[in-house]
Amino acid sequence: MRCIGVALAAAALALVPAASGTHLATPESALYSKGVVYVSLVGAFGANDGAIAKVDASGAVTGTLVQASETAPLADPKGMAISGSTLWVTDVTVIRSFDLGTGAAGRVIDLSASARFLNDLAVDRRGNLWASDSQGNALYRVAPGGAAARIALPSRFAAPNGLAVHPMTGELWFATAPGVAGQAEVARRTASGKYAVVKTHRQFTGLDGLAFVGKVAYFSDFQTGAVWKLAADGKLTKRTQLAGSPADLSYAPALKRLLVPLLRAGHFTTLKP
Ligand SMILES: [Ca+2]
Ligand SMILES: [Ca+2]
Repeated sequence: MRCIGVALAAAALALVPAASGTHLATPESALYSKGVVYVSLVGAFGANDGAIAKVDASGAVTGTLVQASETAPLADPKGMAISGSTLWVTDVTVIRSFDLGTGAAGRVIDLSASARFLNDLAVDRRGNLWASDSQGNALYRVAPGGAAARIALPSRFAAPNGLAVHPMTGELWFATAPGVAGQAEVARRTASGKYAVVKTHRQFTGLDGLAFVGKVAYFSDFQTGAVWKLAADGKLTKRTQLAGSPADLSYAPALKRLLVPLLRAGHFTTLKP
């Protein structure tokens, strides 16, 4: 049995990139849970053609958890977060929930009165959902009961994108993507609601996904293709350079790999942290 376990583990590690054999329609985010990689597919921007694909640990697309329809809208799903048996997904100006087992649609957190371009999503230790609004330059905090608060960011933190909760401090970290006109940064929001720059660099242009592996942060640059590694002591190294616009990466502890969706390439790849 031990040999089989080792063989399966090796296959899982080697074959996930084989998802490139199947075209995924504009994958923004990939998130692993209990043997399944969930991939949010934007499809065409602005069209009600979004989906959440299911990919197994060997890289094969095994099915579709959610597919947009007239009665079950899902326009441009992006950031995802899992809480219990619920998958939460941002969708332009709303946040939708789906049952991880059945794909059945659940709650809709409607932020359309003020939100413009919801991007990433994270859950903090208290069960609050946090969403970034890249065009509204704000964060949204949604309490477990559904009450939502818009939190405007200081002006230097333009275009918030990737979100992740620090595993030790519980602070919300975020990556910004102002593009060539501004300075992209990784920043954090303290427990008292203050903001601090964690790291900036002249080569940061459009930071997107942000994930922790222990105390080490990894983040992608959608514009340049770089995936950066930021050690706990502040040392920054470029982990790799990818074609196809790496978007909302995440870490799958069971696979010991970062999952990196390549939005413009139509697949995702994996990286050893
Ligand atoms: Ca779409
Ligand atoms: Ca993103």
